[in-house]
Amino acid sequence: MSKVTSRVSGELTVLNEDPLVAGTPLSTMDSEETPARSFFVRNHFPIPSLDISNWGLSVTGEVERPLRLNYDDLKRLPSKEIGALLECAGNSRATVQPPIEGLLWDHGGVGSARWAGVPLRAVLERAGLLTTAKEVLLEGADHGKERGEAGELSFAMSLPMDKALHPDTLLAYEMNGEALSPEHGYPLRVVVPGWYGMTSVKWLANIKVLDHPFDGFHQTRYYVYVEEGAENGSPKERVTSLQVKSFITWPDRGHLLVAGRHQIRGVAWSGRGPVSKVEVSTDDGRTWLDANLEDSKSPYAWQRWGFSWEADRPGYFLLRARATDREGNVQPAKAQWNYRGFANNSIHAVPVEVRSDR
Ligand SMILES: Nc1nc2c(c(=O)[nH]1)N[C@H]1C(S)=C(S)[C@@H](COP(=O)(O)O)O[C@H]1N2
Ligand SMILES: [Mo]
Repeated sequence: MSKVTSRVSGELTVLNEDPLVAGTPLSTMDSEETPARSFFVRNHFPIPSLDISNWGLSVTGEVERPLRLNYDDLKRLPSKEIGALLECAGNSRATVQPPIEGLLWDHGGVGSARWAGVPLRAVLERAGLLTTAKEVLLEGADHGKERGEAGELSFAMSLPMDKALHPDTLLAYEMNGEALSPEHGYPLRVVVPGWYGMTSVKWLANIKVLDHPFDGFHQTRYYVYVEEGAENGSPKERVTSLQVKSFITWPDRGHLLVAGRHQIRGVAWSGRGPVSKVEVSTDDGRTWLDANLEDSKSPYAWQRWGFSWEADRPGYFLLRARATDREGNVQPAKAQWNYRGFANNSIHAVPVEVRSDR
């Protein structure tokens, strides 16, 4: 299979070229919708080059009627558009303490977009689920080698039936009103709102309804929480729901501010319902004041917030933001450590300097 040369522009921070891993700059997280060209990319394998004229999605396994749908078939099914954020489970790994080995995402592994497509449920209903159906395996067209694994693997993840049948789990062909780009899964990808990005399988090729739990490298050995001292081979908890989190998108780390009033800005999200509160501290975490939090049009997208800071005293400051979701989950000062540094949602802190204008 030939490889697609990536068209990624300077609007992403490239961490790895092939397979491509590139992050959204914090400063472009300011908008409600992250444009595709600045939306992070996390690939395990080279981008597959797919010819739409012979591309098809197969639906097999525990179904009454196995299906093969082409692009036009999918476009003819009832569609739905959902605003949803995707965050890589390894996002913010670079700030985990004690440090971990692996791809050192700073904070760029997150973006929020509008996705349009067909609910996975509608396709499963067309195929007709048998009573033996236990999980739905989603397999991408990409493949390659992973460290420590023999032979080639494809990228595949399964969903439990409740998540697969959730009306908001989408087979998306559009991002922000345009066809998906090759980097983001053209022609078709899964979008699982509220979960970390790894189950939002790109370049979707096969859907297999299984009568047993799936055991695959990325699912059971990679995207899992491994505690210190865990034994090899013992079952591990899988990474699923997004933890409550927020970022300061302005000012940047190291910014020089003139003394006066400034608007600190950021975004916040949670996979467990909307964010109910964002607080900001400008005094080393001693006091926290409520930020103004915008409502989100979608429970799965990020919410923007702002905080008016009277920076009247010159000096060095550490700005912190802390989000709480509707269920009462709060961002920790330090996240629970796990071997791959997944789901790090510790409080984002940004050092700035304030100078008097004289
Ligand atoms: N086929 C396939 N799907 C994939 C991946 C992949 O490597 N191959 N990476 C996953 C991971 S780990 C994440 S975080 C998201 C990232 O989606 P994005 O690159 O569109 O931002 O895609 C997921 N879907
Ligand atoms: Mo990811």
